[in-house]
Amino acid sequence: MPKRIMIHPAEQRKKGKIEFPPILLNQYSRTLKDELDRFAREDLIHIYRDMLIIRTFEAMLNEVKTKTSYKGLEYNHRGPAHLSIGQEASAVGQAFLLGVDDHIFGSHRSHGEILAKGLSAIAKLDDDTLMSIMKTYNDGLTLKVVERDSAENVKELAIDFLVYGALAEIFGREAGLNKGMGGSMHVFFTPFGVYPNNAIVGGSADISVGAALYKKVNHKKGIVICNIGDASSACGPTWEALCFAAMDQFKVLWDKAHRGGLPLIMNFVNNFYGMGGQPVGETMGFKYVARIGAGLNPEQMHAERVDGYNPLAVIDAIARKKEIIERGDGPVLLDTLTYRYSGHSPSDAMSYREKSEVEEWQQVDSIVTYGRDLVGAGLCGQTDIDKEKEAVEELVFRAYEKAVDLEISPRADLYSVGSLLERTMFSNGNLESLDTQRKPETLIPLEDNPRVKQLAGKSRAGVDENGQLVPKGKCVVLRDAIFEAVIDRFYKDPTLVAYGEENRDWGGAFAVYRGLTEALPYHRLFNTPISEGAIVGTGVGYGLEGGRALVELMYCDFLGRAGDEVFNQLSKWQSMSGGMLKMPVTLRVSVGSKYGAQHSQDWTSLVAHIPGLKVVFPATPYDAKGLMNAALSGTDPVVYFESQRIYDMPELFHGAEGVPAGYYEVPIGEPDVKKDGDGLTILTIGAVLYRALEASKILESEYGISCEVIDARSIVPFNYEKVIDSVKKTGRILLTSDACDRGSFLQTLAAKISQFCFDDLDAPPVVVGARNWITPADEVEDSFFPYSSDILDAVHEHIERLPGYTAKRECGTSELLRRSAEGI
Ligand SMILES: Cc1ncc(C[n+]2csc(CCOP(=O)(O)OP(=O)(O)O)c2C)c(N)n1
Ligand SMILES: [Mg+2]
Repeated sequence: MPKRIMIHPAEQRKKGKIEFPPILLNQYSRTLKDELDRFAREDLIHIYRDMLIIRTFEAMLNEVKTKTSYKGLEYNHRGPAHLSIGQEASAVGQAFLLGVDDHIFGSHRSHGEILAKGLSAIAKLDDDTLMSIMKTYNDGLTLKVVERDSAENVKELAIDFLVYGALAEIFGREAGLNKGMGGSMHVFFTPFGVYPNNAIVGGSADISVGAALYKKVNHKKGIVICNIGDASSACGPTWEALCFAAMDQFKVLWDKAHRGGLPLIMNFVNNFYGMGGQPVGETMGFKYVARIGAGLNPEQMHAERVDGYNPLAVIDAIARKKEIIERGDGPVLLDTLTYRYSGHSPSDAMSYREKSEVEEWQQVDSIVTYGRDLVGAGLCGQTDIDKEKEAVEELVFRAYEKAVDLEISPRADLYSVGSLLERTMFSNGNLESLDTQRKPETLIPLEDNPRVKQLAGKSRAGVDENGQLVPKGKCVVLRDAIFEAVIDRFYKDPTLVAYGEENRDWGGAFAVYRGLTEALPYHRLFNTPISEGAIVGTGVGYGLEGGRALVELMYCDFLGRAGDEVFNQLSKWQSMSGGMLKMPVTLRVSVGSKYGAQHSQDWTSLVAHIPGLKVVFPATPYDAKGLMNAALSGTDPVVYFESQRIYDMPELFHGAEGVPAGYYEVPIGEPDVKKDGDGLTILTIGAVLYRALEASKILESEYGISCEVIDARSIVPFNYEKVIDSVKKTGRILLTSDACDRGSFLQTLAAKISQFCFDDLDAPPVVVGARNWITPADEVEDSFFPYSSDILDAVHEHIERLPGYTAKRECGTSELLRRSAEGI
């Protein structure tokens, strides 16, 4: 499908200049008295109270960390505490106008934002709603603890709930907001619109963009705010997130009902420091964080600097930015200046800044000045302020007392079978649609799709009734099988979106998505910037919000670019939420061939090593469709590997029936016996299956060794039963895949099989992986990847001498020892 946007030389070659409108700094100039026309007295007092709660909460944590005691009650908190003492006004000002449909994501230093947003939600929600949230959240465990003290009313109870829940989370207790599995840097509470906070600097950037994407695609209420530090402005994922968020297509190509910018505020909480490094004057060159906006789009992301030392200035900015977003002109960027008096963490010696600098900021402390303004405007007296302070001290101590007590606030039992983490590493759901109320938006009926029609005329199997091979061009092949599963889900689940590089128009890399462009509007299938981190990270945000995302890395070798998003984000949030969040995100990863060292690597082992990811690698069309169906109906993150060697492989293992045209699932975690035998088990991962079958043919016909070939299909989870049964029969096993031998998942399988089948084994399991080299050019790649001759060589050297056989390449124990000693 050709693009609608034409590139005309006459236009592109014209003389001209780019003009940058000014980016404004600290323009707010109203006083508290001026604001009396816009705010109720009670609200203005609440702003003060909320800042005080944050300050007192953080001061308490500081004391606990530095003195192992607070108000005489001892406690040793071993975990981190990144405090935001001094930053309260920026958090409270931001939260003031937000409703529970407005979602915030944050950083390691987000206690203040969590409390501020929670307090704002409590002020807005009615008593029944608050009670119902508290009663149901965490099975009522958190509520049960705070109910021990009688609160005056539901709102007071909810404040106790919030403060205690956050603190119990920081202290790792089961009654904490995330069952103690998030901890200090990750506390969140979605019923109040507080979404995950991230210990990875800049980690929330692309996740927030994905959350905003979810709201836009699915017409959900509210905006998303990403709170990240000024120093995180240097992170690659932050830039990728900004580029993704500012894409023209939202305003240009998307259909009318979905047109407009993302409902996102990228808020840089600018405290002028990283840990000790100073972005301004030292580690960055922008002088003002807000300048970033100028590079992103003609609207400069409506960037401005706002004085985060004045809560009213921040409220004013949020109100204006919300308007911009509501008229479809987002995203926006804020540079909210603030300052932390506390160190990066309580162990910080603060050698990197002058004491006098801290004191200067303390002299304009927002709580003191705002309190003074309240009194000055006649909204309260000094005694009210003193009373408020006393009440807040009591509130925080009430929470502390209960949170440190192991009887009242025990930790989750992680030692027994079926423990919390055993239950929450995966959610194991199966849902046809994540929104059964809506009809999926598509452009044509499924049966009118040109590719669907074309496939209807093809053989479902690679062999006919007589067992003869059908020419490949006449069969449904592996890329078609993936397509069938994907398009089927698009017509079932309205929340499903797919995106990545060249996903639209081009037809998807390797033609897997050919036919989707015709079927789907832009907002369900689109091209992204070349931002692998953001491709995966936005998928994470989209999934956390409740949608299903299918995202893609064109080559496995680009996994490194999305390392944090796969290893720390996609894999973590289900269990870090104590099982309260789901991650229905499927990540397609295509393993290359023929393209040399940086485009041909099988990195399944890297992903399998990270707890929290399901990992599959189908090698046949039947399995590819069944596993994609399972991935797209599940609620867990699935890394779905494909091999470019076999996209055109027809189905050879399911007789003349081949790949069913209808829906079926292949359960994730179950290996499949592709060929029976009783003399040697060969366990394969991925495309090497076909080379293993070639080897097994030779072993049988020439050496009388009957091979049982098992295709792992899945890597995580992995059910050993079939492999154990096979080894009981054969007594020998060889394992092979295209991953480099050192550290490959085959080694884990081999070690476990040795352990599980020790009494049945006549020889140690033998691993045949790729060499520990770079991948050489296609013409010589048989020197690198395992081929059937390598399998025969390994059998001959390590399992059974093959009469009359001469190994093609040296691979005996002494050679393996030499290679190991040399690291090759
Ligand atoms: C990717 C990554 N790099 C480094 C760190 C270590 N680290 C934690 S906080 C921090 C400074 C972050 O500064 P900024 O983004 O301005 O946030 P602030 O701490 O000032 O709130 C650093 C370097 C980390 N957690 N993650
Ligand atoms: Mg900072």
